[in-house]
Amino acid sequence: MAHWNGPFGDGTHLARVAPDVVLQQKYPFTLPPLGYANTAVVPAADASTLAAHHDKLHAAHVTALNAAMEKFPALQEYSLGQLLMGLRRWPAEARPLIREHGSAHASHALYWKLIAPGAPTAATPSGRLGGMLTREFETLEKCLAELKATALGIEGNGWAWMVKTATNRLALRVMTNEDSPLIEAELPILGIDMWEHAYSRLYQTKREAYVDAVLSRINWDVAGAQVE
Ligand code: MN3
Repeated sequence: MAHWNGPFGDGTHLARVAPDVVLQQKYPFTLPPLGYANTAVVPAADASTLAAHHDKLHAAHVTALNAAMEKFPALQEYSLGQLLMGLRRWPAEARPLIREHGSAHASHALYWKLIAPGAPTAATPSGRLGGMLTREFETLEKCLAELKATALGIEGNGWAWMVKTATNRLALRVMTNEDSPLIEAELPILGIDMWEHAYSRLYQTKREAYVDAVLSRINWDVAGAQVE
């Protein structure tokens, strides 16, 4: 992956995707287990939300992505990261399938890790991400406030993302539907799923309470690993 030449330049700023092992997956793609108890990430998600969102919905995207790859055997040699970063290269009929199901697979896999139970030391970003965050937002509080506003500003289905841009800066993005930042050649660091299925079981229409819950649970070691 590190030396893969994508259609967006040499991909140098995307080279460090190693911590995100799901991006290394190739066909046949598999659903990573949550790796924690289904009650371990309350209030971001409870057992019934995880059963629907991870066990059924995320699994369905993996199944659909595999079905798409069966139709395009020439694409089976590429990793998930390559499929998303190279989206503009693929046959027109394959593109929307990779865009939706490949993005959803990658994004959800990271999301489950971002809300994963973390060490007590992971309450704030440290290392490289900590420095980038200070440079861009001054404080964690300001960063989280902007990220929250970005999430709440989403109309319809989409995700709020903190990404690393091509110039190695942090930026906040709204990605519609399931679109991964990788299709825009930006590295996903922290994503909040703002589809209704992510919050309605716990919060009905109280999106702000859901965003607060997710942000209160972010495992900064996972987010930080995306840029180390
Ligand atoms: Mn979702």
